[in-house]
Amino acid sequence: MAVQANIASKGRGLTVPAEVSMVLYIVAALASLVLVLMVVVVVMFDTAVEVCPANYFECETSGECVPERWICDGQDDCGDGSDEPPTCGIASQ
Ligand SMILES: [Ca+2]
Repeated sequence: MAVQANIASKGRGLTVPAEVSMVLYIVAALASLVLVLMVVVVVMFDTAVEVCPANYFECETSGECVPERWICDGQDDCGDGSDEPPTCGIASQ
């Protein structure tokens, strides 16, 4: 049986025992599954973190959601000043 497998694979210039091929196949299949799961988790995580409810503003640094009425109210609610941009003064004048 092993001799037949070696003869059959000689044409490809590579001799790989059937057991190794099966292990490689399983590893590749598991790696693909893990990759898909990681993509799903990343997409879900991003959605949960980055999307603020309606009428809320997303702070640039923290990703925190603050009410839109806190924008340009004179207080740094985000902590990075992203809710108090320089355009606040321009818009109100
Ligand atoms: Ca503010």
